Amino acid sequence: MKVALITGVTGQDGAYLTEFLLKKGYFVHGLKRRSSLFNTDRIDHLYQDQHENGVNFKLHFGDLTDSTNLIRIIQETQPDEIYNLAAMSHVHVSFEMPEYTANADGVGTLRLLEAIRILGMEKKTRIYQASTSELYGLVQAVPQSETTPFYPRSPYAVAKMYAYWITVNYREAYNIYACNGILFNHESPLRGETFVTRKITRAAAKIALGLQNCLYLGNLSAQRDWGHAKDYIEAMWLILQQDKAEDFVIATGITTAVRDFVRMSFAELGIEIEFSGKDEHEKGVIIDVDQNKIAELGLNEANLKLGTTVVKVDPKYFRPTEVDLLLGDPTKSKTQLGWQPKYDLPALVKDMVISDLHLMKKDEYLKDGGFKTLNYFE
Ligand code: NDP
Ligand code: GDR
Repeated sequence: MKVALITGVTGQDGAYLTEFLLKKGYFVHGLKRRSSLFNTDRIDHLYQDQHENGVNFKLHFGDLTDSTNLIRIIQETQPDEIYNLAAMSHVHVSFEMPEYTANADGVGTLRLLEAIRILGMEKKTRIYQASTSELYGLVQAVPQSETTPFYPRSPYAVAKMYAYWITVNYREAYNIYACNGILFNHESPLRGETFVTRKITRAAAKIALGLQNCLYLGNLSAQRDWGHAKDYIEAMWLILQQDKAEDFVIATGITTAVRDFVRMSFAELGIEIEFSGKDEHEKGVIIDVDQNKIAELGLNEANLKLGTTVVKVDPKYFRPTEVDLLLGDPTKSKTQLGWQPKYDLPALVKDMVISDLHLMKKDEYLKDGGFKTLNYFE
């Protein structure tokens, strides 16, 4: 039985990867942070009573900022594969917490690589580093491939740049099977609520149910190459199954503006939005509503009058330095790994919107029952 250790097991990718590896027959160890409330929502369905026989999923308290703890867990669990997914992963928040981000996202990767070396596990343990399209930052060329120069534009991206190169360095210096997956944005119904796609799909569902009036966003013109997390975690696994350790870009090869993701999300609920105005004065207004869809999905018609403004720009969401355009070239991963995504953007949007509509109907019941519900996320 192969043994995997996943850092960031409670995050979006950690949850999908755990499920994927368990199905492949792995024993999965997960590193989770101590928190004052339960933080295992995304993996609770995979939890196994540790008193039963045949347990193959175990959680360990740990943190990427604590090297002795990482060394002990790696020594105890003896993983064949480590997936380093843990990170302070929010680009905008990294401008508020640059030092912590450098420590967790940059030096955290070094701590894991050093643990492998200190324990003499260079030949046994393969390691995957969650690198990112944010490394490309200020556009140098499109589409972006494994050979495109980096120009990071946030404390997050700069920290991830250190992690990228220390991974390459340990591969070259100590012959560790260490790889970077340079993953472009990937989303899902499990995406954190403050990333733009999930913020949009949650708000579209809430507005359609009459639980929220307006969605406030930042830069609507930013373009991202969005894929589905379920497809991307499979690529992580493939990267660690090759004869030779290498770095790979994982992307769809199609880029879309935030504004269009908004349009597509509302359209999934039968609501057509038109944008007008510029920069912070831009707004999205309802111009058509599909009555059949409203009835079929049980939406709140009263909230969906033609001419209603449902999207506005709030400059507080603008970033000090922005990444305007990401568009990946997945040729190497498709030819060398045989990786083929199953979801396209419309299928991703549908998956997220329908899942959030389902969730928000719970909020509707709560509100009807007199309970307070949270209206928006930062
Ligand atoms: P999430 O933000 O959903 O999950 C991050 C995980 O890291 C959570 O489990 C979080 O724990 C954990 N974590 C944060 N800080 C620490 C720390 N100091 N020590 C231990 N654990 C920590 O991210 P995703 O699942 O979306 O992304 C996974 C990885 O891939 C991240 O490294 C991200 O930067 C990178 N990435 C993501 C992309 C994407 O589009 N999703 C694209 C490219 C790269 P908790 O639940 O307690 O907060
Ligand atoms: P990103 O994702 O920064 O690409 O990082 P995010 O969804 O946060 O932003 C995408 C783009 O949307 C613009 N935007 C907004 N973003 C947020 N969060 N909230 C808003 O209200 C809003 N309005 C517009 C942003 O300015 C940006 O241009 C994600 C993370 O998962 C990283 O960890 C990962 O490395 C990269 O994707 C690839």
